[in-house]
Amino acid sequence: MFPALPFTHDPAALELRPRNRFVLRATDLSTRALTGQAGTFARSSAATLFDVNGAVVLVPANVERFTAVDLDGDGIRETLAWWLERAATNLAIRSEDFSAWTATNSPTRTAAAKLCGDLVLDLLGDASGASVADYRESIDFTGDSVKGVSVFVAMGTSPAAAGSAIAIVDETAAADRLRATITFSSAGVPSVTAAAGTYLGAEPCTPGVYRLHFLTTSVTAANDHRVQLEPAATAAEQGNLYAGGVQVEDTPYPTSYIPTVATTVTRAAETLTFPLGWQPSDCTLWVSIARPFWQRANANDLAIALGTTERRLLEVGCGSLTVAVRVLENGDTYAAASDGAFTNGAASYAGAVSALPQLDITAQFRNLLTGTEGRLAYGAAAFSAWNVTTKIAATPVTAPSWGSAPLITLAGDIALLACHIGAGLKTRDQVQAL
Ligand SMILES: [Ca+2]
Ligand SMILES: [Ca+2]
Repeated sequence: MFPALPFTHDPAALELRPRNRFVLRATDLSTRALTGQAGTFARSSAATLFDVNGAVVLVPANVERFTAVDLDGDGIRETLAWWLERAATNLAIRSEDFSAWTATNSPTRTAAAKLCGDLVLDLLGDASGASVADYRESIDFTGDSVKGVSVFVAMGTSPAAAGSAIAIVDETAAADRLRATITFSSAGVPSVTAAAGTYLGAEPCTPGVYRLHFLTTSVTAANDHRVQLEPAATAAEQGNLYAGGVQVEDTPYPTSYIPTVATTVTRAAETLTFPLGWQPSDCTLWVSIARPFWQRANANDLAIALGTTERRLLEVGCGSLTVAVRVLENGDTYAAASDGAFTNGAASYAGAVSALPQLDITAQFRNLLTGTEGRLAYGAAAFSAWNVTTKIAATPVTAPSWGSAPLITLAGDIALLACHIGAGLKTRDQVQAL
């Protein structure tokens, strides 16, 4: 008897491979998708990334950033991700050189005392037994809101027993918008408590160096502010601390490090664009995102524009412990109710989202040429119901608006692991398969 032929009548299985139209994986370290499309990456400024050892690496303009991230929290950066961030500005000038900062109560400084790849840390000290010595400089905020603050530190040669401190001080109101005390274990692991503002966590870098991430309380931009580093936060104590890479941003969370010298520096927005040689009517999108802790405070992680006229098809936000998908057109929410309507209401699962180091999102889009409906799944969740409230009915997405060479554009504040698009309505497993 002949063995059974490897044959199936399942149409979905039969058409799986030829209809998986776009496959991009960060681990390929290539701007060419596995399915052949040549990507165009753009960032009009320099930037930084972390190598697998946690060292800061300077990257020139328009060079993509494959950065090493630690998904399982063991301090080893085992996963390569494609970093795509929105624009951000480091408002702290001389971010690695405290010689031009204002020195109060005669702090000591050893220049360039430690390196973290291309990043330089100074050794800052307090030699007074009667006062708090600090380095400080003015910060000029724009907008009344919570701000992201970050700094690279390492345990000094003689740490203060009660710790060092970083602060954002509102000089007009005489109030701290951030005040965090930093102590170290005998092994040099930082322990941080915030008396004002929020401590997000420490990111291990090269051995002994950590990047600390903070949020301020809401600032009043019209007031005068300063950022301040205190090697010994208690007046009666002396001690020192390695510090560098100070970053203060108007973004509501810290972003990747932006070195500054004499002026503030803006890291330009990054986009990654691929031509698609087909015009989808139905398609399924799967996106996998690395979510190290520093990234989980972001309100909007990923924007995907599909089409030649910045028709943003999907925006994924994870800032409020839920995953939401919005169908947008020209960057505006098309249906006001869409965000809430698409939010998966399962509170128990939604609560777990913020703790996940990796987020897998599958979205199906139906009737793209005549008015879009979408539905969403993430993690182990099933697809929600088709959401007709977000249907783009008023201005249907007609075929000509896709143009002769449809595009997909990826942007946001993410560490992208993979992005697949399958023609037709697929399950997550099917669209992941290639
Ligand atoms: Ca790891
Ligand atoms: Ca002192």
